[in-house]
Amino acid sequence: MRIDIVTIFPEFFDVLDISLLGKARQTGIIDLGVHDLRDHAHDRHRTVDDTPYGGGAGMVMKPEPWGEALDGILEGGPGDPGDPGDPGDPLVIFPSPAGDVFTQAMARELANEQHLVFGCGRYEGIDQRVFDDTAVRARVRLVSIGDYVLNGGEVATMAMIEAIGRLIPGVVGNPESLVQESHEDGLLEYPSYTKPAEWRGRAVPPVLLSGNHGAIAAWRREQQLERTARVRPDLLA
Ligand code: JFT
Repeated sequence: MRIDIVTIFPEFFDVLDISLLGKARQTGIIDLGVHDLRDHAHDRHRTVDDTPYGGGAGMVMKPEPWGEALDGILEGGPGDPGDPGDPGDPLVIFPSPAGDVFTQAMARELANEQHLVFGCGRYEGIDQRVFDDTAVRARVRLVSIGDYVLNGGEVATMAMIEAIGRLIPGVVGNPESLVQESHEDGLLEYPSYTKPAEWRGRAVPPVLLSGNHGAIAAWRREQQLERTARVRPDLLA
């Protein structure tokens, strides 16, 4: 999968080299390009923001640097020019408080894409015409990672890349660990234990030391159901 990121904070994404995705990048499973939006601002101060038309608080990101940055990333790829909708076309994701909420189901869909482009805005947001203009050449989605307020799209992009990247075959070592996990079967995980069998007076539940695989599976299921009903009843509904 090819992933491009446009941001005014390219260093923010340096951490992807040392995270779980570092190995996937080295082996070519994920090909990552991080682009500094300011490289496409050609005035003396490399300005990327301006005051909002109609008034109001804060600043809005100017369209021209976004247009030039996205042109460079989107040109020459499959579907160029001008027929958005083909499966091989890039999907451009703009993190936005006004977007569809990101879920594990969305992560699974996005893990099947060949080319994702993340546009990370800041300030009060990006000039609306950037979304409208990009949608002429590519599929565009506005996506929010949840109902809390961030200062821009970078943290949201990092969360989405981690969730998507680990679903790509070859990124996570043991594919079985993926299906077992929280949210993949609609339940929270059962509690886990390792050595020692007793620690600070706390014993590991004896069933886990019994060697009875049927009893262990039943206990774990019961724990999952009890935990989910207690802390996330919405997942059982
Ligand atoms: C916040 C964001 C997400 C997601 C993109 C851009 C500017 C700051 C802001 C905050 C509140 C209202 C602008 C962003 C997010 C989330 C994403 C931007 N801001 N208006 N906040 N919270 N869950 N994804 Cl561009």
